[in-house]
Amino acid sequence: MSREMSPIEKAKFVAAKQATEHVESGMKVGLGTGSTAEWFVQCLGEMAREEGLKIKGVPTSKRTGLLAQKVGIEVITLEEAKWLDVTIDGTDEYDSDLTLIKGGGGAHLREKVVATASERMIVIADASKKVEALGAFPLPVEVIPFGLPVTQGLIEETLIGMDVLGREVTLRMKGDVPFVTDEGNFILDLHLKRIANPRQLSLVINQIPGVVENGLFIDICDAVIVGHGDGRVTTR
Ligand code: ABF
Repeated sequence: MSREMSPIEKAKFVAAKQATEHVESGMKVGLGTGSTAEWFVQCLGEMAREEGLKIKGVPTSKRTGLLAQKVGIEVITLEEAKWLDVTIDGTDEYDSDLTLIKGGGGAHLREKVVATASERMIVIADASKKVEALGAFPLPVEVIPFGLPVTQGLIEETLIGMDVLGREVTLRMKGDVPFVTDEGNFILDLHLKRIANPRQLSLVINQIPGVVENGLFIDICDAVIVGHGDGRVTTR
């Protein structure tokens, strides 16, 4: 990790490194998804090799699971863990209430389940993720493939009555095919620009048949560790 890092990479790294302060041997730890969370997993691997850290990790995606195994962290299932001491994960946006938009990496369903099954959930992020109001980042919504056009239409109809600035809904693609989540579902991205009432929106969206889970994390995050390009770290 000694190579010259760009300011954004350094910000992610220092936040991830600081988060390891919350981890000790014997813990069951939720391992997040995304580039910042991957730095955290790398740091844990280094601690396992150099300090004998012994934790059990529950990954929030297949990708994170493979990385954890590669760096020498014991990986268990959430079923085996039952409850976690702490989950460390990234985010796409966070506001002053520590409400999050997650799912840019397509993993928000498992991330939300793992975070909710944890004593504490700590987000690691570069400073660009802080927003005054959520919504500039498109809100990911995981939906089942069955009846996708109907589900999309119901979401679009529901948005008409919601206090948001944008209402475009797009199917997330990977190249020229739909992106498929670890659960075999699709993702619709809601380009809302500004969400006035995240709590209400989350409840309404999740009631729509065919919707599995949305990327709003409300009353889940306990703290945000913010990394800065000059190497500083602040905690919210
Ligand atoms: C993951 O972290 C996703 O929910 C979110 O999209 C991503 C943020 O990615 P990065 O850390 O690469 O900015 O938890």
